[in-house]
Amino acid sequence: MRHFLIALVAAIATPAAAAVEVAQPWSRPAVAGATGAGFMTLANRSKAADTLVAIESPGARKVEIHRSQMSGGVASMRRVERLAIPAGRAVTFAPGGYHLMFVGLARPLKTGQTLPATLTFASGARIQVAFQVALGPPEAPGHHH
Ligand SMILES: [Cu+2]
Repeated sequence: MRHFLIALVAAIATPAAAAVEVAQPWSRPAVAGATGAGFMTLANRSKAADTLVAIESPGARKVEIHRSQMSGGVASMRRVERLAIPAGRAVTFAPGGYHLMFVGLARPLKTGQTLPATLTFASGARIQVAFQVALGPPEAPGHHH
């Protein structure tokens, strides 16, 4: 009976143990009240797809997923409500493509600080992320120029 209970708890806990990993979260400097931009890589190392459905940050009034596109030489961006991360795949947020928008910053984002946020997935997984405020993406571990 005890083993059964432990197995049951493990089965329930597994979906919430995030299948998606967040790498190199960073955000550009911005002034209070403005909109900040966040970038990262979401890697799904599991055999099941998951979908990013919501982002919250205590440092912003709201957080949106956007995608920048070039059309006829004009850059524009569109809001994305849900972002699927296919099994075994990664989605990169970078300038010119997917990005997070931190709307209504409660305080300025200064280089060297971090902006906390929580990513919520359709599976129920919630991931705490600290966006490093910097002028560009952090170096990948083991990556040298
Ligand atoms: Cu945007």
